[in-house]
Amino acid sequence: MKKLNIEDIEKIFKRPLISLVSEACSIHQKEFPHGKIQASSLLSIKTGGCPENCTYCPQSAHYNTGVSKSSLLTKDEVIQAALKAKEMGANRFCMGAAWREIRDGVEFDQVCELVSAVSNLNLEVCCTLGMLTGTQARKLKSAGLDFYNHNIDTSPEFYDKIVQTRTYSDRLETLLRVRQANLKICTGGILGMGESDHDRMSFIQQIVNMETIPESITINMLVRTKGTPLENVAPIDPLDIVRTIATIRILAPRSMIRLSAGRTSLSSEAQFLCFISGANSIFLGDKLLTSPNPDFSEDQQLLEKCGLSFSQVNENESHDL
Ligand code: SAM
Ligand code: DTB
Ligand code: SF4
Repeated sequence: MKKLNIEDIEKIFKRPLISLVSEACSIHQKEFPHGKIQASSLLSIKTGGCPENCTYCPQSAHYNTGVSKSSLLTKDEVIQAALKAKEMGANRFCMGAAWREIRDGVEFDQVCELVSAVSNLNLEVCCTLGMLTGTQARKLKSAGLDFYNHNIDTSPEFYDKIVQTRTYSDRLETLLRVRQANLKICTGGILGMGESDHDRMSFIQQIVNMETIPESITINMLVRTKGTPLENVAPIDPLDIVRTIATIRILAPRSMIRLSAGRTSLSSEAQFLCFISGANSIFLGDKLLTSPNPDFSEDQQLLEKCGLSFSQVNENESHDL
């Protein structure tokens, strides 16, 4: 597909919000007519003490955030959490680790076992473990991994104000290895870190210009965490989130768009607008990795009021892209 330049993105992103949302909504209804929201559950399998300096992150060892470092969870702990997630109605289980990259050896082998154990529960499996080699990506795939989450976080221009310990191209290269291993990709970033509209457009451009468009695009709102350099950044206007999601839906009509971290700071009305504009996937359960997420019952009520329902196991609407 033709690579889009920033002017192509701008023509869509800068449209009056009402016409932008209206077009995104029609495309969304056409591609995903059943009003389903895919739900994943997230578990931090290895928390805190991370050597990277991502300025948004509660788990970076560079900042004093009160998150304590733990070792890798056991298989039993993970299976219990996955069963609970399944009972709640999640059909994908995502395991996150506070690593810069995953090292070969005992821990990598243990993670492969965790992936197989969760996959055997008839749940889709996603991992986010930092940077990966090609061989590791292939081994995870053979262990039963379906998706790998690795975020580009923001635009290439704004990136080095946010993270200095690894580069934007490191991230793109990891995504390439994930793709070459035939894993599905979940990637995206964080809104509300002080980025400009230009950064938002440039971030969208990076995603929609990937060789194969990601199956899952994750949009996090910054969870402002005490002790991190971004703790006092001004909160984002929810309509800017809606604008970003609507633009992505128009440019990536068949991808799932995940309204991820930060939903506790969004009203029901704002979340409804995000769903109208193309978001069709959320994290379920009251905890993300370290930060809070709405209670299950709150989300059940929200979906019911919006006229939406959760997709069931094996009922994911992800398209072949
Ligand atoms: N350590 C691995 C990595 O960075 O690739 C995996 C876990 S990391 C927590 C996964 C993603 O969570 C980050 O790339 C970032 O986009 C998101 N994230 C981290 N802290 C966040 C925060 N405070 N608010 C919103 N999103 C956040
Ligand atoms: C993603 O894009 N969002 C999730 C998941 N991928 C791993 C992580 C959000 C983390 C929010 C901060 C926390 O809970 O520590
Ligand atoms: Fe570490 Fe990931 Fe947090 Fe960055 S986002 S500090 S790599 S856990």
